[in-house]
Amino acid sequence: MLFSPAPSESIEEAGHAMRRNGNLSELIKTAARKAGFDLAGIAPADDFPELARFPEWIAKGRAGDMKYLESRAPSGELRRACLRSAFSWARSVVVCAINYNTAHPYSTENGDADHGWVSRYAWSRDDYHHSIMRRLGDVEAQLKTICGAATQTRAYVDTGPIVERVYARYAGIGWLGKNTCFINQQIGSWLFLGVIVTSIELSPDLPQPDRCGTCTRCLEACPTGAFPAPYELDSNRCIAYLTIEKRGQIPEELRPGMGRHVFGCDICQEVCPWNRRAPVSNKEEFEPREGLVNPALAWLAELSPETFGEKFRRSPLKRARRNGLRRNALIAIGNSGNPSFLPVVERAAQDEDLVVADTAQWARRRILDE
Ligand code: B12
Repeated sequence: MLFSPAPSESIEEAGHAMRRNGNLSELIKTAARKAGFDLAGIAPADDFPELARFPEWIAKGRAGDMKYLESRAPSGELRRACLRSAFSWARSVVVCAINYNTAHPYSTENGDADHGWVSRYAWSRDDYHHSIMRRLGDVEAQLKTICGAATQTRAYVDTGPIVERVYARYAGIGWLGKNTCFINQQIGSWLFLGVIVTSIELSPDLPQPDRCGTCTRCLEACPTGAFPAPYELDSNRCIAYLTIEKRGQIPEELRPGMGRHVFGCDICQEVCPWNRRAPVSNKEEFEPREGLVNPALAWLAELSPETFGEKFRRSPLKRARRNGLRRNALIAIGNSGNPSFLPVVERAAQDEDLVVADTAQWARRRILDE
């Protein structure tokens, strides 16, 4: 249903009236569901208490080398800690979420040591940034149709100066877990988020309570000890950061804990009781590309530029770059302790890429237990 103003009313007046009774928010949430999102809610564009933790997190070096998280407004404020420093006109944030879970085992359930593990979010046929952005575009267009073309909006999946999970919490669609993931009571945490920052003042939803209780499974399960405290992640120790974002060498002391994770990590979500009965997505697009659920480590360690280009076109895995994936595969190979990998390791040890070559030498030492 589309809202059309009465002939005597300007769009703005009608918008004010709708905002008062909350209908406008409902229309936007309906548009989000029509666009294929599983959850949608509205948060005010406020600086919530959780955001006060962001500068501290940056100051402690928890962001590792992700310098883009430190971008500052001309006032000197960290943009992500203060939404209005980035968008002075912002009044509300529409938060949409989509379930990306598929019916495949968890990494903690699958013990094939000759194969690597790619995290669930990265299996999809298309890069999720594109598919979610397309859907957000539909919602954004509806918002402008309903509220008028002059309405300011910015839609983001990941890349905007906004801590999406905090706004998701205040949009009333879930809470922030001790593993820092955003969790919904019915769906769990296999959710992608997308946000639309808007100049329209919409009636907001109420935040949901934290339902982690006394559970600490995620904190205990992390093999690299990436949680210095509940609700706080040290990226420098997080396997997702190490395998996706970190360039160059991965610190040796963290490599054994990486097991056979070659791109991202889901352990802190796999052990979460809220994901025990997580529903499977009805979207075909999240079904894995062939060979990605459990890629052969030898294949990945010897990935040619041509295969990388073909196999990972429009895939999130591209972010780690070819030699990054090879480095990760060599760590997993070292952790496998399997001597049948030695020929692969010997070839990689001669590689012109120094990080690949050094990692291969480490893998050789680990396999031979030297
Ligand atoms: C940088 C980044 C990363 C970094 C850092 C992760 C992190 N925890 O911040 C790395 C590379 C490690 C990463 C990993 C992953 N990421 Co990421 N990432 C982002 C990104 C781009 C920014 C996040 C950010 O600003 N972090 C800053 C820190 C400070 O925020 P935070 O850890 O969430 O902490 C907040 C709360 O915990 C709270 N808080 C702090 N202390 C306390 C204490 C109490 C008591 C309370 C109540 C709250 C609280 O305040 C903090 C905000 O200031 C977002 C997209 C976006 N623009 O938001 C995606 C995003 C968070 N990532 C996402 C995903 C899917 C992942 C992975 C699952 C991918 C994978 N499988 O490998 C993992 C999950 C790891 C994890 N446990 O977080 C999704 C999360 C969806 C969800 N359901 O939560 C997002 C939202 C992307 C998206 N658009 O869908 N990611």
